[in-house]
Amino acid sequence: MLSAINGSKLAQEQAPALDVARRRQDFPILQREVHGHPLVYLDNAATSQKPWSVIEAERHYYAYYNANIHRGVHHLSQEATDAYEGARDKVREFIHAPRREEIIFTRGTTESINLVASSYGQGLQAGDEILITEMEHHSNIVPWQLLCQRSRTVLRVAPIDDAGQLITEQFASLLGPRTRVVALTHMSNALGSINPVKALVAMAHRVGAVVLIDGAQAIAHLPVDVTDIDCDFYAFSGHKVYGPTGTGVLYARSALLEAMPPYQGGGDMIKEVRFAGSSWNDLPYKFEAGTPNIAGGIGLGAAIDYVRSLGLNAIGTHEADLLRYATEQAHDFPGLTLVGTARDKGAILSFTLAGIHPHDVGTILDTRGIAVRTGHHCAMPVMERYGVPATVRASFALYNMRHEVDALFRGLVKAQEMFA
Ligand code: C6P
Repeated sequence: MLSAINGSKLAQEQAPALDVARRRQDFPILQREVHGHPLVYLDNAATSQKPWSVIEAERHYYAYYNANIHRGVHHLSQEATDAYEGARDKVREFIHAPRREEIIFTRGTTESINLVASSYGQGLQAGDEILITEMEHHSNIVPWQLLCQRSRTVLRVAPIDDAGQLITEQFASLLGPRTRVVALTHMSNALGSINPVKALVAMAHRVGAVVLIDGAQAIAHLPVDVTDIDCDFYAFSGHKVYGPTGTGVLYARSALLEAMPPYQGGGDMIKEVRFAGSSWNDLPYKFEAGTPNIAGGIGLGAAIDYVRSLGLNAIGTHEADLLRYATEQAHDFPGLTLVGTARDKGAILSFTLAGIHPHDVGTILDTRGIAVRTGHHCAMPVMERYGVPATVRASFALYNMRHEVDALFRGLVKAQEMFA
């Protein structure tokens, strides 16, 4: 978000500063030690830590009103239904979706994208094209490959430049009359690059394609307004935005959802079931078969309350400062090569260290209580693009502080000493 901060809403609105030291108290896990060192958690792009309010929301549901939803006339079921459906309203407001029936609860980004590829994909014909980008996570590649195998549709890939930015001209040149779906990430998990999604959606709409945005990374760092972006689908996971694992969201325009066939069959997604045939429930339930992750959904609602109480502008400003601070140190660090230097970048620092395998770097950092992710980050084509097997990735969240960035770089010095 380095330059996103300058030009975006973030800079225009006066964001009240985040009291990070205070906010750290909200996260019990941050009080613990790992291998005798205070935990330095820099693996937030994999999953974020949970504040007490989220943990308590789940505990409270199980302790006091655990019941199945949409099914019982009894009091507990009503309470659980109200809380779960209340979370849906919170999600709708959070991403500025026009209607609550456009918010489908899923298990995460992966399931949200699979839902679209499986269901919307049934309307595609052999020879139709799906356009993705070179910076996608496997979750936004493989479901489309599976669809292509089933329907003989064609997958096209828009390339990125050396900085890790989508090459807009090439993206535009790959759009054509056969393009039916464009699926791209809002923010890359492997590079940090932020895509100019609003402009890209407009370009795709001009050729009549629908657009799915993978918001798995963006959701915790950028204000998301699906109405303003004008996308057709927006997918994200609850666990990356301080919410529980096993929760996710698919936003989709209701007109599309009405026309799409169900993704899975089972309880709650039907209106009537006869052996001769069944009819489907109203939106959003048509796409929510079976007993959902009720506690998780309620926890996700609490996570959204938490993030909104701090403000994504304040969070973004703080994270941009951390990224700037870390990037400066990275530039001065001998043997360190940054992978991903986009102008618009979220709080992710991906890099290699000369002569040391990323897994060894990660292992040495771990002995000092520092958690980073090493590997291909489920974005193998990105690694291929840069000719590396893996990178070390430090990813920041609202509770990280500059002294933790310092600890990271001290750990890297240690790694170099050990491998000298
Ligand atoms: N990236 C990472 O360490 P799920 O697993 O369904 O919650 O999210 C999948 C996903 C989709 N798109 C992007 C851009 C993502 O970053 C992820 C998850 C994690 O980078 C785990 S692989």
